[in-house]
Amino acid sequence: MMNRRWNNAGTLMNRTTCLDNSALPLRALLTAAVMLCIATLSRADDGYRLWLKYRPLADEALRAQIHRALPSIRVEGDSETCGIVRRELRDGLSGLLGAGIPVGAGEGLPRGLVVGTPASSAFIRGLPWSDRLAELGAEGYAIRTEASEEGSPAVILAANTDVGLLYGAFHLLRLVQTASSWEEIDVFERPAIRLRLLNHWDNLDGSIERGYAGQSLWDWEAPPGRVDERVIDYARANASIGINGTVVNSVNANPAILTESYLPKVAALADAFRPYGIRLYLSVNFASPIRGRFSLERSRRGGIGDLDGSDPLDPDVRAWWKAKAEEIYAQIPDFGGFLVKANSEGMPGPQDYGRTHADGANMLAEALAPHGGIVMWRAFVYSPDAGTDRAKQAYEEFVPLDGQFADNVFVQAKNGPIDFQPREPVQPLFAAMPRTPLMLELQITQEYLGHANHLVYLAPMWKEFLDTDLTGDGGTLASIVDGSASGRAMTGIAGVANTGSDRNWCGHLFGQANWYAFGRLAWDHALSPERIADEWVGMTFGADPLVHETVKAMMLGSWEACVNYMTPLGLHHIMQEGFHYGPQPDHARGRPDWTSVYYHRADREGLGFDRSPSGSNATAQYPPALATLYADRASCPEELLLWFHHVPWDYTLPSTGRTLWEELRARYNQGVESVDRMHADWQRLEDRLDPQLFAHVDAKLRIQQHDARDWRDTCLEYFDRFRSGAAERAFVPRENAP
Ligand code: GCW
Repeated sequence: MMNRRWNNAGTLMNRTTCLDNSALPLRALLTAAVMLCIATLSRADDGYRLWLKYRPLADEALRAQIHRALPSIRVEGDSETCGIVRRELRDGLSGLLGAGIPVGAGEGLPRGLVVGTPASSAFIRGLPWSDRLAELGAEGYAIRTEASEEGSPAVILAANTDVGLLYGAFHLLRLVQTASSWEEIDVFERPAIRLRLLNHWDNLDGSIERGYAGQSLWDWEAPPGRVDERVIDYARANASIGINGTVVNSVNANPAILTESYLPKVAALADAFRPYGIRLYLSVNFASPIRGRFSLERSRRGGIGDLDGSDPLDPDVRAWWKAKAEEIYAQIPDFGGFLVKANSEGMPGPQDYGRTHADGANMLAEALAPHGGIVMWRAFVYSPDAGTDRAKQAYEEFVPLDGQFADNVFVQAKNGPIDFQPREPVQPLFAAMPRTPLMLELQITQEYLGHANHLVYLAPMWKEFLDTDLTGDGGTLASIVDGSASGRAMTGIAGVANTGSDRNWCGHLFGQANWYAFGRLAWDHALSPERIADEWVGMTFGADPLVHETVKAMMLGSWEACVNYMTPLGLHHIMQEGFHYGPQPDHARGRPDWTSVYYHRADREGLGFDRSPSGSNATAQYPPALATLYADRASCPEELLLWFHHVPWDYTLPSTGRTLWEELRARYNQGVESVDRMHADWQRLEDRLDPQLFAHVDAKLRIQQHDARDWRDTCLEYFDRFRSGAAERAFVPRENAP
């Protein structure tokens, strides 16, 4: 993009050289205009630099004050990671403070920032508080200002490992980026959750399932050993928010990823990620050992091996996976492990052989265990033949297997029981498998939330899940996921990535906020959405208070706005078939649990899915406190009313005194009004924002305004047919319906 602009500018300059001398003032004027244009363009913000822009702080006095505290940097340690720490701190501080910050080694520099581990630095070993470092584990860090005695360092960054230093360096840079004053720093931090992973749904042909920001970042055509610069930038961005693992291919896994042609390429990626503290994982296809029945085109069935089947209890199959694991570890010694989608949405799995999910997971676990690898076995399973409410199926299939999984297996479950809807209740399985490490899967990419067109800040939604008290006595989802409820150390969280080859990474500038928020919450789920927004806005937009407050307010209201204009009051899964964008409440054809009518069940009497004891009784899957709360229409939170109940049109909602129909209309209208307000607020910032960035978001908000109206008008018009009696019933239950 930049090149094109530079070429344009070049063309203009060529023209000016054709002017004769009499046109000198005009030429000077044109040259000045061109220079200005080039300067503006080179400053234009295309979003590539994410939250790591490192532009000079606007407040000069503050800049000078921080400069006095951090006049120099000394990073002790020779590893590649230490080299990254050194560069990041030098570039970051020099940029932010508008002055070259010298980097020294050894005892060279008198005052400033000293960075090191007890292993690399005698100075760190000798600190009076060095024994506290033990609390920080392998990834934590301490950052402390020291009394300013002449000759002593002003700020110390210490950790037990080089990767801990890297996380600490980004923390320190964040403090400078978002500083409004510079005071004493006393930070001791370690992550709440051990594995903090991105899950990429990237296909080997470069497309991304549910990706809305261009093509895959991995260029599988490139020979092994050549890794795009952008992959390094990706790793760096992840390290800056504490992400320590990435699954590079889609859970609808093509078995080819495990072939000799791909593994060296995978190893090259792993090499690029390693210095940034990121381990590489692969999604694998359960049918991989089967004799060549796959095609390179997004194959889901068939394999790359020489066996007739992939029965997990077959010794040949087990041997195949062991050999494959050895082959992988020979090339990637710190390979993280496998993510598996099995017997779900057409993917092969152990049930094809009459075996259980535990049989399948344990076979892979056995192959990985000698190398320290793990299995993440997904609980996202449902079948139209199960004869029960889709919302109940993951629980029904997995809870009986609690205690049967090998030690290095996680069961990975989505936050809600259906599928990343704008609003869902929590997945009850999390409270019912105390003997199994449970990994939480969130979706950063906005499959059901307006793709890369809608501004929807997801931190408030994720927080609502994490803070849900599942057990009724403080057993929040967060406490289950971070292991504090069980004392378990094997803990993990995954986010389905929203990154792609688009110049700004996420398609929508504000999609970056969700990538950022996922990393920050995975590191520390106690952070509030407000605080995370403060950080991201400060780092992305600079220090202008009006911009800050306006943008933050837009973000914080955006999820509720989206729920209101798409699926208020607990409605769900009424999006366009397959595409999952835009409304299609009348979608009624094909597999029932993929239609809309299955979920909203509009009829002459009312609206909503009865999951109470009089209906599918999904409420009974929750621990008693939540089960009671949800089962009774009167106590069920209004946000989830139509998720759990079929409610008459004239039912009066206690909170507002409005009937269901009136409330539905009110909420849809509120959703539209909120988006209108977001757009008006954004427009007021025009003069204060980078023009390219302003125009980008402005265009997206216009789409969102259009779509919000489409949602409201389509859904209200459709539901009114039932309310008014023009239509009788949207859903004709089949034999397999609950
Ligand atoms: O949300 C659904 C998506 C599928 C996805 C599946 C899953 C990767 O529509 O595209 O497949 O979930 O999570 O496995």
